Amino acid sequence: MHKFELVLLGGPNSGKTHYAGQLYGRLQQRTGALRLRTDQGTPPDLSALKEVLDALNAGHAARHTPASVSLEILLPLTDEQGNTLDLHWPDYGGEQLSAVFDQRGVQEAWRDKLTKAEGWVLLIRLQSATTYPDELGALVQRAGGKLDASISRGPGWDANAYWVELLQLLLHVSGHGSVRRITLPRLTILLSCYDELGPTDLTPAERLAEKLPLLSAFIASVWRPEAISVWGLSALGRALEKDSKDEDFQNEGPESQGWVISPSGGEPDADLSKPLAWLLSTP
Ligand SMILES: Nc1nc2c(ncn2[C@@H]2O[C@H](COP(=O)(O)OP(=O)(O)OP(=O)(O)O)[C@@H](O)[C@H]2O)c(=O)[nH]1
Ligand SMILES: [Mg+2]
Repeated sequence: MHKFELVLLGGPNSGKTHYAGQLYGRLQQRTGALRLRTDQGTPPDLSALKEVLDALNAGHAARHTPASVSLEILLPLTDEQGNTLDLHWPDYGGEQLSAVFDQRGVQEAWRDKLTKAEGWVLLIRLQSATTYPDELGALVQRAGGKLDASISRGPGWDANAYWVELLQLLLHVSGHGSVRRITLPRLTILLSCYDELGPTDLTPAERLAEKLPLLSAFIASVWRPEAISVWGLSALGRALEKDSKDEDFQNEGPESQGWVISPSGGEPDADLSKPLAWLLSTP
């Protein structure tokens, strides 16, 4: 039996909880690349995931995870070849990750997980990533000898700088460093709420490079290419609010909604377990 631990890195509102709930629905269906095993003695406690599915079945979004919550849900899985593994799926209030950045340090429990994990999953919601592309225009103008003083900068970090700095810190505290290109932990990047971005011919990795070029270049310089994959993820397929009463979710069930776009692009695929199957597969 292989025990697989992963670290999930996603800020507040990035889609962690809804992906976990929808993933659980798919795993239960047993039609995708990964399936839930039923041969267990004591069934694991999956109530947190059931709660999300209950909300979706009623046609509305689940609640925000309080900052103090840290869960680790055991998912007993099997793949298409019949290999069994126990996946430890974490969920937590996304403020915990912002705190790592703000305080420039991680708690022991996080450090331990980062060091041990065989896979890191990075959840980035491109639509709400703050960037300051107008700086480029300002630089061009400065080069021409003119400085436009009317350009004001918003508060906070550019998402490129934020993610690069955060990853450097996490790599450092977990002892991975960034001098030699690494293959472990394998890295899956999920561009969440992908439906918000509209249709495109670009692959998910190209979309990441378009919006966050510095982050994309940093990742390519730290990880070996075979150890990274970038997916588009729309766990819900659309926006849902706490007070929504979405009829498609109510009538057809949450399992009829949500999709991923594979690293090579192409059509949406309803099997939300595919990015994890990639992560768990032996290189
Ligand atoms: N458009 C769209 N919205 C989504 C999708 N998945 C989640 N959302 C919305 O995004 C918001 C945040 O999703 P959550 O899953 O709660 O995010 P989280 O990362 O768990 O956030 P915290 O619990 O605050 O850390 C919710 O209001 C969801 O309705 C999606 O696939 N598409
Ligand atoms: Mg949450």
